[in-house]
Amino acid sequence: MAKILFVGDYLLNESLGVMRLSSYVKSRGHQVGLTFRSEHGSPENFIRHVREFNPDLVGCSVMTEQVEVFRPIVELLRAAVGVPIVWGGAHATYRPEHVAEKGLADLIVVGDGEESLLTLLDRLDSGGRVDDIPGIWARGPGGWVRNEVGIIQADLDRYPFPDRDLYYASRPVLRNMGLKRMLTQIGCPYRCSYCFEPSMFALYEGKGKVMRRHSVGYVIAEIREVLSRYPTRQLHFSDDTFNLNRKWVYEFLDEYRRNFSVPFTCNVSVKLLDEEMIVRFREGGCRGVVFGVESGVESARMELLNKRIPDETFVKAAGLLRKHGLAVVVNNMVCLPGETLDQAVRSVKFCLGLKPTILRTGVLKIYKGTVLAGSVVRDGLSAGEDEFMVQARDDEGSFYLIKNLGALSFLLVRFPFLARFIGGLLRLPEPILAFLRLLNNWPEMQFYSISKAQGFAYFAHSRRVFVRGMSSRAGVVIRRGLASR
Ligand code: B12
Ligand code: SF4
Repeated sequence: MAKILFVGDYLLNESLGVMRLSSYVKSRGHQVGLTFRSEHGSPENFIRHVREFNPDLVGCSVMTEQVEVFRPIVELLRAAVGVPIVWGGAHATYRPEHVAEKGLADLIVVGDGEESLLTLLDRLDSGGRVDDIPGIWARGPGGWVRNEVGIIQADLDRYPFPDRDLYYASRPVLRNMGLKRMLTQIGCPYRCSYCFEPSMFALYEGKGKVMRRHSVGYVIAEIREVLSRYPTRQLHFSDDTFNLNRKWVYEFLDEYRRNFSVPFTCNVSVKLLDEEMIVRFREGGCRGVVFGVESGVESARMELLNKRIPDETFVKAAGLLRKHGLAVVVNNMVCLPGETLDQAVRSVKFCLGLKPTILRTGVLKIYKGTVLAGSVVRDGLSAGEDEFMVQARDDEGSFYLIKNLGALSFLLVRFPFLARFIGGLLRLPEPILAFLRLLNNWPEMQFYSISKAQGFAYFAHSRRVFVRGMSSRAGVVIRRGLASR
């Protein structure tokens, strides 16, 4: 038996990836722990906890957005605990070169983690070599050994249900949250230029089918387990595109309706939504859907972002969803390369025209490694780049205003006539805009059936993330701790 301790900085959300890894390697006899830096006050207490657990391996599940918060944790662990550190997750998968070059890990798991991690733990247990495992990059004396990903596991049902207790057992704030997230499939067949999903196809070329889904029976059994064990008011299917494969969806909805009464929400593609499907969703227990418009300016959406869905498809789908009483959550992005204030306002107005229940307007992040990052640099639409992103060119110098559009969502959705005064609203003093940003969480709580008490508990628990953003760093505290050693 080997022991892995997953570490993080702060608790924002449970990771289905980590929960899946945990249940799988536990089922094969290994031991798993999970801890967050912020749960231990001082860096010393954190280190004490890690030492007491005495892991053979420390695991970090990292999105690009989180690299900055993991850096000081790695630094701290390196200085105080001599255990190999393995990185997995989106950043390791899409930018392993970056992780290797910056020396952020000793081992990097690229792509699906189940089989790679299991083999790694087996080898650590038996004292075998760890530099020839499919899907793992290993740092050795002669530099990095980059092993190709292994054959893709086609049958997702062979894996046990995610180990939710890993998070919930000692974190009531998550356990008691009325919303529980589920995942029924891996992969997305679309090719949006700003998204990483398409790169999975290149990574696994010749190694099997990227798009995989659990059987309906497996998902129903998993839901039954979740409902019987944890307080749940609503489920959300985090699949990139839940409504892919009409046959599977209809079979699932029939089973869901037969077995459960708890409502659910999911992410959908409007391309595949017609009235029949919407009615089936409604009857199946769906109370609302999330979809991406991404830009309300059709040409930018279709060409720059390669989201090949015309305006009329959104208009039609939103109308039908409303007609059948489903809540509609629209994701939109602004500060696109070269976008002017006028275009950004047009983009938001298009989304408002869909009469959404919630409008989420975020700033486009052009991650290095995406198709969009390449095209923006190639076409001279970049204003420079940093370690993680390419900056969009701000021709008009108005991004500082455009980015405030996100703060106005709550107001604009409720009082669409205010759209006439957007120019002035964007110039509201920052404290008011910050308050409006917080207000945006209110309809989100309603959409996800999160009670006021749960919302408040979660907010209190994760306030640093809400107030300072996701990249806020315990690192500052850690560095101070290191300096005083
Ligand atoms: C649900 C979700 C969220 C949730 C929960 C995230 C979470 N903790 O799981 C929330 C809403 C919080 C979220 C937020 C964000 N997300 Co998000 N999210 C997803 C989504 C849709 C599903 C994640 C998931 O469960 N995948 C399924 C599991 C099984 O896969 P997995 O997590 O990759 O894990 C597997 C492997 O990676 C590996 N693995 C994972 N961790 C580890 C650790 C170790 C040690 C090992 C060995 C292996 C390993 O093994 C797992 C099993 O095979 C993905 C898209 C996707 N399809 O993955 C985007 C995705 C991860 N998110 C993304 C982004 C950009 C964001 C945001 C930055 C969005 C934003 N602008 O605010 C924020 C950042 C949050 C933060 N903390 O900084 C990007 C990440 C790109 C990148 N390079 O990092 C993705 C890939 C979407 C995309 N296609 O571009 N997200
Ligand atoms: S539909 Fe969503 S998950 Fe799929 S490629 Fe586009 S942005 Fe990525």
